[in-house]
Amino acid sequence: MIRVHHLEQSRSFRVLWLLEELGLPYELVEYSRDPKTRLAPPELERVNALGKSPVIEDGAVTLIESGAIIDYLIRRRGGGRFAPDPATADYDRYQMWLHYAEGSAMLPVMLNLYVTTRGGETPPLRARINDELVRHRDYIAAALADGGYLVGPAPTGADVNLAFVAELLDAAAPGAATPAIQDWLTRLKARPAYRAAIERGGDPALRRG
Ligand SMILES: N[C@@H](CCC(=O)N[C@@H](CS)C(=O)NCC(=O)O)C(=O)O
Repeated sequence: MIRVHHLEQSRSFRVLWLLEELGLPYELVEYSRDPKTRLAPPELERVNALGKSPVIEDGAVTLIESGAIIDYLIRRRGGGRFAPDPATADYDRYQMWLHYAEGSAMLPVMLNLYVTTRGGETPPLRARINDELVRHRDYIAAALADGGYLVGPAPTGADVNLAFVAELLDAAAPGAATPAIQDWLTRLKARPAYRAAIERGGDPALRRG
């Protein structure tokens, strides 16, 4: 059975959510954040030397990195569900969005988190962070302007990977919440699999980092 190493209120919620969408059984190993530092406990380093989640174990395979885990679960365990047909151009766009979440969009979110919680903020840095937050927020909103999902009329693993980031991004970026992003999040969060993942691993929306 797939084992998921899940840190509370974290990115690893994505993996639980996807496993629920795919109807795959999984075993949960839960970790609590340090109440002061919000960092992961040292026990997580036993499965990932970086001390970060998500981590999955599936037989002899151990994987870290949300995007790689989502790709693995869909290809190897999900029979291709929750992704477009690999022979289509939609699949290429799906891969782009899957990687975009952590590869590009997460950077300004993390920078914003670090300077607001750890100090070191300067006017030029704040201006640069805000510019990037707005740029990425608007990029995501434009992709969702038709009221659908990132690629096509149904959610894919790319939506699972980006939702966590986009919610933080929309909250951190200057200005009002973005209707296209908020509407998409509302639809995703209403899915029974999203609710089931909260039942198993807790609500990721409480405090994040
Ligand atoms: N790009 C990685 C990031 C992993 C990561 O930073 N995870 C955070 C959870 S949101 C973590 O474990 N933080 C705890 C810590 O750094 O102590 C992924 O998406 O899997």
